Amino acid sequence: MSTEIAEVLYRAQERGSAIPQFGTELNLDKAYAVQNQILVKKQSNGEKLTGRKLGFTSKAKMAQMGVNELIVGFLTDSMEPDSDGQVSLAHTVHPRVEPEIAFLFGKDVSPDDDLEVWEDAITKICAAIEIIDSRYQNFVFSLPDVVADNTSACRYIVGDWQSFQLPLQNARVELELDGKIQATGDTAAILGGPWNVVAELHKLAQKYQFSLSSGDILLAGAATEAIPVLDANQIRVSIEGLGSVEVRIRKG
Ligand code: OOG
Ligand code: MG
Repeated sequence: MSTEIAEVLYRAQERGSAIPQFGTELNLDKAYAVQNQILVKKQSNGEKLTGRKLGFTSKAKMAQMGVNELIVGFLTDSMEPDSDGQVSLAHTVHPRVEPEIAFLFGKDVSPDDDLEVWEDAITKICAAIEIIDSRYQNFVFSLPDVVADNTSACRYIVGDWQSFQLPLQNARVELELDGKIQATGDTAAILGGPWNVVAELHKLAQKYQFSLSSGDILLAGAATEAIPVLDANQIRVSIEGLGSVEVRIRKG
């Protein structure tokens, strides 16, 4: 049964078609199993796993979507910009953009490794952009629904990787579409500080048994609510102390 749900979601993700929620057919454990089946299918079709993303690490996001638990999804190379650096929103349903912080893993880590090993494995940080797209009608879902739909993962763009020192200071976050500021926040909104996401990722990795490899990235979760992006030409995210990252949306 979970295989059928994975097929329906896989197709909806490929085509950018909206589907109804699964409701009581899913619980959280089944939903993570579905998400993993989608990952396996994507890998068998040639996509490469490039990292993980956390969702609902800020109150702004939890309040926007009406949920109250942290979630994790996966990232693949098909979610990166095209070779000309632009991003296509073809085959999306109702994409929204979020400002993100990305961490880079410089070593392989497994769920058997202690939190300190995971923390030591993170070598770089940068400002990032995430475009999410729920495959559910009206962008409305339950927690199991959104987990099964790979936490609405759709596209991501990373800026220039930088070295960093702990603790990470609270920093102002800005999201601009076509030169106009659409959302602002503070990195303290992300679990009190973005470094705290590493412990949460580690817990989820132990619970759902996944590893990260050297070169993988982690998106920490948005500090602001997500903004509809279909009409925009250009997105820019600035994070105080980390600089900015921008991307053009391909039209037509
Ligand atoms: C789920 C994805 C949440 C974040 O940064 O909190 C997320 C959604 O809101 O559709 O990526
Ligand atoms: Mg996000």
